[in-house]
Amino acid sequence: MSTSPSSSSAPLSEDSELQELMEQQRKNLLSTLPRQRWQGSYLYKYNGFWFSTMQMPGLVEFRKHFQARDSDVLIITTPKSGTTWLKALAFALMNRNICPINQNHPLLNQNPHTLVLHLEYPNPYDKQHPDYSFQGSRRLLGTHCPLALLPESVMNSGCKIVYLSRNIKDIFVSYWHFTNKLGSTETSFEEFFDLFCKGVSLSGPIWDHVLGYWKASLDKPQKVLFLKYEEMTQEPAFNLKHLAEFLGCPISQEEETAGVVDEILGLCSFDHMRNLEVNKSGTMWNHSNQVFFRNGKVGDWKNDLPSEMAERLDQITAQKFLGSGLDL
Ligand code: PAP
Repeated sequence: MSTSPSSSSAPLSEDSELQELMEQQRKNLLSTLPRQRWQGSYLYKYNGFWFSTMQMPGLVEFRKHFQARDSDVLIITTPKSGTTWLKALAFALMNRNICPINQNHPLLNQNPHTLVLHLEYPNPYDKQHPDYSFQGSRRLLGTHCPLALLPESVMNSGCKIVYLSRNIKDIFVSYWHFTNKLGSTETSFEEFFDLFCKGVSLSGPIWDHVLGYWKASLDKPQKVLFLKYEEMTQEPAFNLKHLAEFLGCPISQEEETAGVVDEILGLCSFDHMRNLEVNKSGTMWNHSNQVFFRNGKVGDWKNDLPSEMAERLDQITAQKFLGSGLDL
């Protein structure tokens, strides 16, 4: 340890010592957790849920240091259920007065994940802990954190949660393609499916993740809005207006007549976003932004999932959701 904090080189040395210490703490924690080989690395079982090597340090920091504010909005999802889309919609909606939908809109040259930060992905080794004080008066943030692992301040404050769910078979297929695009060829389709069914997937078991927020949305409908990807696709205008009301920034009749709803939906539509230069050539979290846009179709699982696998997933889903009133 440094004994001369006043010397000019001290801050650098302390910084690297701190990083070493955090790295050691991370290794110590990881070495105590059950793990499963995944995509050339591991998924770790932490408090009943599975997280990647990349997620773990940020997740631990988030749970320790994040203080929710009453005005915060959290976009919460399991991976591949439409996070990118919901981040874009919420960003455009909440900022429509300061960022009108025109050729200068931030979503035209930045990926939604750049504009709406993911709470467990800032690099916690950059400094003592991630800076969760960023952004303006109303923070819009994203996470894949399960309800049971959220920092206490989230449920105890007035902050709002918007949860987006999706058909489990479509999530699985999207997740498989995503993993392949990231370059993993280690696990076969069958093995990947088997692990998914056992709950071993990013932020899984997916059923526990979804059920946690589903129940919270029934208990506290003013706090947790539970959306479905399929319903958003079928009735986008209705759902956007509903989201605006939930967030306390309703779309007025005047705005609707002026075309605000259509403008936001058009800006955030799959085809529009996928074809933006930033989403064709930009990068995020060490991979291309292209990986967030595949085909955005409902029911696409039919093209990849043999019927017996589809039936197995349906059975698990039916059993897990039994009596909850939830159908995905
Ligand atoms: P992430 O968890 O890695 O951020 P996420 O955005 O949740 O991924 O999910 C990606 C899925 O949303 C992809 O689905 P697919 O594989 O079945 O095609 C992606 O195509 C879809 N998606 C991305 N952007 C949009 C959008 N603007 N509208 C509708 N769907 C979208």
